[in-house]
Amino acid sequence: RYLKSQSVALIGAGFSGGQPKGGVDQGPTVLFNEGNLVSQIKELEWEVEVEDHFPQMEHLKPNHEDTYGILKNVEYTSKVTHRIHDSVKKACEDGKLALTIGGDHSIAIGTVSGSLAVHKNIGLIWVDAHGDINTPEVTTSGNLHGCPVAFVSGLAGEVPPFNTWLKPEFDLSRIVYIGLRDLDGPEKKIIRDNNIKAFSMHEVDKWGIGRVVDAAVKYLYETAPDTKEHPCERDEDGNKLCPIHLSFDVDGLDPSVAPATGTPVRGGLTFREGHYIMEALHQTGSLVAVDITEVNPELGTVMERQTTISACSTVDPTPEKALQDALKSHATGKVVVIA
Ligand code: B3U
Ligand code: MN
Ligand code: MN
Repeated sequence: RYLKSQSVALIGAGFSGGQPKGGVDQGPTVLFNEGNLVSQIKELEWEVEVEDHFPQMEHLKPNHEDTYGILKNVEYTSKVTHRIHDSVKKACEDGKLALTIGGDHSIAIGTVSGSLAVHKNIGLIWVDAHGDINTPEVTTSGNLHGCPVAFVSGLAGEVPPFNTWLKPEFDLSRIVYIGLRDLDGPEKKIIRDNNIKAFSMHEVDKWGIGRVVDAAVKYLYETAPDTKEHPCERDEDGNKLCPIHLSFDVDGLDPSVAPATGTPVRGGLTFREGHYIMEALHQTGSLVAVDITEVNPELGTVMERQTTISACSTVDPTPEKALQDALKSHATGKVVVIA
């Protein structure tokens, strides 16, 4: 519907400057190599092109003076996310599925602004234990991976040097959270005050993941802005549709499923619930961008690293078992994957 071909633009965003732990910059390299992501996607009958892959950004290094108030690595993160923005925007312009592999979740400053630049009425599904909506005023860690939603929506205000390129035009009525269970106090207030749609683990327990995903997609479709300039697509019955961007933080999954991540929080999504989200969103036919973030192969034991990589990359051919199956084939209806 929104893609011109069954084609993935793979963007390796190995960046760790949005938080203090090393190793998350190795996420894409490890998922590409040990996780065989490229060949897995090809097996699912998608074309795949590696559009950008920066394992470490050798020429850019974090430095202690690179701060804005309490925020750390602002210039570094701004440069990297600007580059990611350009890659995601180009993928969307080319009508390919933009698949960005992080990296910590600050990379979403680039991915969300990039898809929004092309798809004005896009809806965002944010799977995460955390809200990632801290502003420069309220963050206590100063880590930018806890702030991307505030940056893309303008809640963060003008933060140099992001303000040289970032148009903070994402409307907070266009995000739905799934899996929340570790919010900072001010984040709870921001989510309440802005009436942001959120399904925490409590709602997943209460309603089940099926109803939660249905409700999330229905909400995004029904509230999609439909203007002369940017009219919505419609289904056969005339109901509004919109493109969907999925930003999937692996810490949304339970630590037993994805232990190799920087800030695991117990009580998360099961393996099947994670896969179900991917399958159901694929089936909508509206996915245009997917981010997989916060895989840190250097954390945890060797077993835990394997567990996490396999949760994020192995392809299981049966639809019942595939978190990796986010990219179901549009042509054949066969389930395909990502995370
Ligand atoms: N909310 C906290 C912790 C956090 C956010 N995202 C992750 N951790 N992964 C913060 O630092 O903003
Ligand atoms: Mn996150
Ligand atoms: Mn998180």
